Amino acid sequence: MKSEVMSTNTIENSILSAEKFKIEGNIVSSVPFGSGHINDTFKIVTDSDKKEQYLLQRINHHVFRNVDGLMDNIERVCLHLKQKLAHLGQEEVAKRTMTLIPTWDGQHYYKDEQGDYWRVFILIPETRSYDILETTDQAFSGGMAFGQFQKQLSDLDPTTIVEVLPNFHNIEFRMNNLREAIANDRVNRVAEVQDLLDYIFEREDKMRTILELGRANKLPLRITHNDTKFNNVLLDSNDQVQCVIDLDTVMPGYVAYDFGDAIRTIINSAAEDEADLSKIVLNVPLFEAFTAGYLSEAKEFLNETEVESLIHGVHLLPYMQAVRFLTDYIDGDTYYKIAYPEHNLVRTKAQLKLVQELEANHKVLTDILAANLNSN
Ligand code: GN1
Ligand code: MG
Repeated sequence: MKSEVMSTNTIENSILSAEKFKIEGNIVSSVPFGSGHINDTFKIVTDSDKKEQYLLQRINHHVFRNVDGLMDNIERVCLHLKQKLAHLGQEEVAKRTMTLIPTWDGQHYYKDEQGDYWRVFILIPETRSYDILETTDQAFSGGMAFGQFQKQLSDLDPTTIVEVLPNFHNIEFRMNNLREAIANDRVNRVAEVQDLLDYIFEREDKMRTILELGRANKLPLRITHNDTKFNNVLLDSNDQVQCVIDLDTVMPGYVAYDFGDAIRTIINSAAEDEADLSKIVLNVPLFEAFTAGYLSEAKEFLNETEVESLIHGVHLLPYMQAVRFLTDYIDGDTYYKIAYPEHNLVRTKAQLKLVQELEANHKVLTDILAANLNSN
């Protein structure tokens, strides 16, 4: 009951906030949208003749503390991508890149009286995203999309991009957070998850490969997306990629993090939070198709060590995601949105099942990577 009242308020707030932006027509409705774990997203429908729809987001400023830095990054990245695609004409550019709508007084975000931050993008029409993929064509398109994204950003000056969430994919940092959560044991959950912790700590050393290659200066830092879940690509009705979305975590990073995080969602035949672990098995043809799509774009710019690092990313990202979900569970669920009390625990177990499946299929996956690298 309480949450229903809350959500009515939130919807009202979202409409009031949307009115601050240079939106055409009158706002007809605001509807919660998408499946993000951090920000709140609403679809804003207007009565304008153009029937343009908008995406309003309330930025989670407990996670993104530097909202100015975050919004400057997004603006810079969008502009860069638009310049790269300018030869396609304005209409195409608008479909293939995110477009921020300013407030009536020309700002990129609006801060309301409660201290919440809001922003608006154009909702790109006739597109959809998938939490779970259906076809190898979709996987291939997704691979191309993230490969292209990295390529298009390869000449963006990294010093102009703020590291909005420092150490985001640094496994040492994530393990330290986990150890701190265990030491605090704020809600007495450590005993209950001891077997999961054992499983995680057993693998700690071998999950450091990318970190160490980076420290040895063998992996270049590039501008990467850092949240390459498959539902962050929009596909058109023919499953062709329209646009890569969710630019909040675009920061310097290693390509293997993007590759591994995409594979984490693509290769999993079940949802990220599937409670029935027997359903979590690998969909190898989707891995193969995504890899082919990605390498068709990225092969030309990756160095040899980056190529070798891709498989380590595949093992690391589900593992790191499990570490992050479990840390949040032990902390009492302060970071990720949850739908029920055990949600972060269920998510952790699902990710660890994926880790186990990936280990068991290591050779199959490396063979596929090798075959794609050797083909022209
Ligand atoms: C969060 O923005 P969203 O909800 O897609 C998280 C990602 C995790 C993901 C797990 C800023 O992404 O790092 O991989 O959940 N984003 C942040 O689904 O922590
Ligand atoms: Mg995100």
